[in-house]
Amino acid sequence: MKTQVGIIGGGPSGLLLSQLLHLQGIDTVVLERRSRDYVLGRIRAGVLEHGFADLMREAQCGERMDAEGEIHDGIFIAHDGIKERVDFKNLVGDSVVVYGQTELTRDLYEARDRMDGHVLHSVEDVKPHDMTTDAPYLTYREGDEVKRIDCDYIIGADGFHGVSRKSIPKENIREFERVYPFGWLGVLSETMPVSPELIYAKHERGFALCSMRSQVLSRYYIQVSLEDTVEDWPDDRFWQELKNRLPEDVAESLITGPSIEKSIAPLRSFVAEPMRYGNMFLAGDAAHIVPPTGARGLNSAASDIYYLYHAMLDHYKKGDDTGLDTYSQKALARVWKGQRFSWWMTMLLHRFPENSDFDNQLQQTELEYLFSSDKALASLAENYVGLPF
Ligand code: RFL
Ligand code: PHB
Repeated sequence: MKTQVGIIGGGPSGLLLSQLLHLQGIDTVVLERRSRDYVLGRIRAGVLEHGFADLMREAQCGERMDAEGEIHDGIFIAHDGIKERVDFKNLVGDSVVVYGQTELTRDLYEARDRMDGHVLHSVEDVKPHDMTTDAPYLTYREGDEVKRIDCDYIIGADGFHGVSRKSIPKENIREFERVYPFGWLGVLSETMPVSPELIYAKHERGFALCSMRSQVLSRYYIQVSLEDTVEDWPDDRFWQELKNRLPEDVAESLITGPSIEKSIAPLRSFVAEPMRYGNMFLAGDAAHIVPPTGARGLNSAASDIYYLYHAMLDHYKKGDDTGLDTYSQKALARVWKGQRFSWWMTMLLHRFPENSDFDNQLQQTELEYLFSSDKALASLAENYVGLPF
């Protein structure tokens, strides 16, 4: 088989690029290790910045997002028994769209189906080859048969644990990493959200987040120890602990119910540089991940796809390779800003077990400063709604 752009990974990054390129007449094949149901069963992001929403519309995948997604003009930060609002609209004149990654991925799959896009599921042993030559290719296994796809370019959009980044020789890639000493326990429940806008809560027992997918589907998280397992957190214990960490009035109005999904995610900051190896380009979680506190992960993936899409267009339509040659540099400049913001939000709101009294005082002062300065709040708002691509 032959294609122009061979994409490893059928998550949001790979599917979005495939769809955008297809609309411009550029041929792609997406190779996904898992089944479609498995990919759609993963509960992840919920907040899209406006630039991402625009990209979904450009990909002709924005209809359901526009109908069912909720525009949020701000968030709450709860601390010391109160909650204070960060008003994005007033501070920076922008907002975010609350629409689940699951739904967005479903929309992308459906669009690929409508256009007879090539998305192959449950393929095994995907490997990129000859990336530094003009004739790179991919192999994969279907049953006992090894198949080959020749391409002009390979895109590594296969997430943090994928094969693309790991196929780059160690001396050609540099990795930056910080691992945080806690995780997030997430619960999805068919209950009405406790607040019309997200609440990020700092508490001495640990961080908590009240989020949502719709008016009948809530998503809540609490900071937990890395040793904890989902079995340690039956629903009753989870709801009680969540209430402990929220201001009293919020805790009193929280509607609880059975969890329909429960999982623990460790928190990590990670960047691999450069995001190119020969004719293979890395995008999204394959190249960088953030702790979820600033809602940047999926949004950083979207900005990579924006740069790659335009770089590919310039290459195929104008014979201009400037975009491809500057992709890594441009993408990383924005990725690092997302890293900075996610790290800052994480440091601001979590309980760090090893913190000294001095560290804790500084953390408290950071929060007091934030709510005493419109300029500091505007900086938070500007980063949360998304820096320009
Ligand atoms: P994905 O979604 O991991 O998709 C990669 C795909 O590649 C497949 N794959 C392979 N396919 C073929 N061969 C191989 N060898 C392969 N290895 C892997 C995988 O099966 C998968 O389908 O990466 P992508 O597309 O770059 O998308 C990134 C986002 O998923 C991620 O950044 C966000 O979910 C992060 N994130 C959030 N981001 C936000 O912008 N806003 C949020 O509110 C937000 N909340 C979150 C989050 C991530 C979380 N977790 C669990 C990590 C909340 C949580 C709890
Ligand atoms: C979510 O709804 O899953 C969510 C929202 C905001 C975050 C992280 C996760 O910062």
